Parts: sequence; structure tokens; C-alpha cells
Amino acid sequence: MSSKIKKTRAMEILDSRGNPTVRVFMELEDGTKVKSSVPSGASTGEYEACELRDGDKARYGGKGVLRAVENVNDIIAPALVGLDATEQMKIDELLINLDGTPNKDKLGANAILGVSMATTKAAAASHNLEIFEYLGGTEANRIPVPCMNILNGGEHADNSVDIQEFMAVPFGAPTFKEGLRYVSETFHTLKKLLKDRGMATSVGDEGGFAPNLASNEDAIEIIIEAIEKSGYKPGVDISIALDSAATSFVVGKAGKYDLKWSGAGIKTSDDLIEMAKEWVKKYPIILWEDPLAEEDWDGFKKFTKELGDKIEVVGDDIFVTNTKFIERGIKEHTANASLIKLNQIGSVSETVDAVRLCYEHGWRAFVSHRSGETCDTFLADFTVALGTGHLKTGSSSRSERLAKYNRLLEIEDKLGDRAKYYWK
Ligand code: 2PG
Ligand code: MG
Repeated sequence: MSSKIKKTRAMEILDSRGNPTVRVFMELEDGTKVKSSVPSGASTGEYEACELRDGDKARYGGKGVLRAVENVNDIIAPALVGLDATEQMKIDELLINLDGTPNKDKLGANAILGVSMATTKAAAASHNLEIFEYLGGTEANRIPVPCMNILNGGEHADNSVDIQEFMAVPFGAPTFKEGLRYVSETFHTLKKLLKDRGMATSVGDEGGFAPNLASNEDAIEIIIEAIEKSGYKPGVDISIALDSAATSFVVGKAGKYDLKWSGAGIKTSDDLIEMAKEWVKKYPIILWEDPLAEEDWDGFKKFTKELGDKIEVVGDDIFVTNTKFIERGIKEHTANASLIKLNQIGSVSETVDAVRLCYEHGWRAFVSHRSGETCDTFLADFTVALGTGHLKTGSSSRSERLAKYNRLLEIEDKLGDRAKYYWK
């Protein structure tokens, strides 16, 4: 029986924010059938691969993806017939060439990624392998530390907190299963603490709470309280990771920021770096993503010079999972890790290249979901396959987030004694 592609088809579905996204179905000659669904960001980097939207205001406020769907059905699908799904690199290259633009503007990264992930899934299923085994081989046994985003702010919530994500990181747990329990319990304790203080316990886009707090620092303090009240030691069992998503509070030229949600006012890169230095001294912070904006390369570099030997400094909007920008970052010591988002670059092979580039230079690769998600769990397998050691995929609420954590529980369970869990 052959793993040659027989049929590829796409349709428009809705993501966790109720916005249209692309789902791709693929069928092989041997009868294998798979589907994959594409995520979508809100705090996006300027140089991300193009998420093709229809712009037709009469449908979903212009956010329809029927053009991307048509591109799969009319242009990509016929070109794939008879190709072997195991030839991932060849297929991804074909998709990139069919598009022919540097940013996947013609066919859409949403169309291309949907097909690329479906190809991986189909090849794995056709060989009776789990996706993580097929992509990562027999070595793939490292289950990531779940950086759980338990408090949301910035573009992901309607509250008074500027920093977009406050993550609880159970790096001191013995296994993924235990780590997930540590942070899930912390999430529930946090809910109780907020409730006791008469604060909102409604959640933001990634399932973390979105209360109106007096300051960004308050968010850290209440999380530390939640860790302690759950019976864990901050900095020993659970540490804190932050994603400032600072591009979303830039004003005017690079190096100027408006902490508009908290009302803390205008800050320079230096102000934010000083604040970070203080916090890193005071709180058990282990990782800080996008502490400065995508165009603030100098600020980022300074931040890394000051704090890069103490914490993981991750670039998201600044690198957009693109080897061109990661290469520059490595050369200029802009960070010491890159965020990894499949849809920022738009194909499985290019995402693997980005992770490999990080590894070759002693950088870490931090795999991430998007704020708009589906229940597709490809991300969980991808993370184990590449052994990145950590991932973020939201909070302990909202099924599109838990789907990935639950898949990791399954993988750990399947690996049994072979499963490894450690931070670094
Ligand atoms: C981020 C992501 C995911 P978005 O900034 O890291 O948490 O958000 O998908 O909105 O870009
Ligand atoms: Mg980010």
C-alpha cells in the first residue's frame, strides 16, 4: 500500500475566538485520512508570514478565509496528487514555490501550513506511528515543561494589566503529569484568591484570569501567593515566566512605550530594563518573552546583556520563527532563545529549521500555541519530536488549550519509563 497523496481538500471552520480559519483534509492511496486546523494570533509580529483573509466585509467582518480555502482546493491539491506524504521537505518546498512570494502572500500561510501539517500527520498515520515518533524518531522522549498562562493582560484581555502573559512554570516537578497538576492547582487557588478579593474570575483568550489589578507587579504577587497557598515553593517547584508582548504597547519610534492598560504611562526601553532587573531580583522569574518590541533590537540586546545570564530571554515578534531574523539575533546577541510558532513561518520544514538553528547556537526554542486556536493537537507532538523542553499552550481552562496538555499526558503515558522531564 502506498503513502502517495490521493486527495487534499480544505474548508473554512471557526477558531476559539469564533473567527474563521482553515481546516485541511488529506487522503492517501492506502486509505489513510487525516485533518489539520490552523491557529491564528492577535498580537502578531509585523514580519509574520501572511495570514490570508478575504477582506469581504459582508462575511465575518472581512475575516473569512475562503480565498485560502480555494487556494488549497484549486492550486495546491492538484499539484500534490501522487506525491509521497513522507517527502515532507519536498512537499513544503513545492508549496513555497507554488506561492512564490517571500511571505506566502499569494496562497496564504494559513493555506500552506494546513497542508504541511496534514502531510506530516498523514505520513505518520500511514506508517502506523504517532506524530511525535514519526517526526522525532526513537530519541523523542522529552516531555516539555508546561508554561501555563494563568493570568492574561494586554491584547488578550480587557483589563488593567499591560503584560500579556503571566505563566506558572512547574520546572521542579518530577514528571509532566505532576507538573501539570502543580500549575492546574495553582490556577484554581488563584481563582479563589481573586474571588475572595471581589475580583473578576472571567478568563482571557488563552484561558487565564483577567482581573483588574492595581499594577503589573500585583499580578506577580498574587500568583506567588497562589503558588504558596497551593502548597508549592516559588522558585523551587514553580517559577514564573512572562510575555510582555511589548510590541503591543509601543508608541511612535522604537524605544518608547505606553503602559496604557495599567495607566503607568510612557516608559523608555531603559525604564523597562530597570524594572525587569528589579523584578528578576525580587521574584522567581525564569523566562521573559518580548520584554521589548520587535523593532527595538538595541533595547533587546541591552536587556539580554543585563539579564541573559540569569533568565531565558525569548524573542517572539522580533524573530517571527524566521531563520533570517534568528540568525541576526544570534550574531548580535539579541536574546538567548526564540519563540517557535508554526504559523508565523507557515510550514513544518521551515519551523524545524528554526528550531535546529537555535540548537546549533546554544539557544533554546520555546514552542507556542496562538491566542486563536482549535482543538488540533499537532503542537504537542511537534514539541516532543523536537525535544524543546518547554512549551506554552495556555491555561487550565478552555478545551482548545487543554487539548494540547491532555495530548502530552497521553504521550508521557505511552512512553512510560522512557519519558524524560527536566527544564534544561
Ligand atoms: C504570543 C502569542 C501566544 P498571539 O504573543 O506569544 O501566546 O499571542 O497568538 O496573539 O500572538
Ligand atoms: Mg509572545
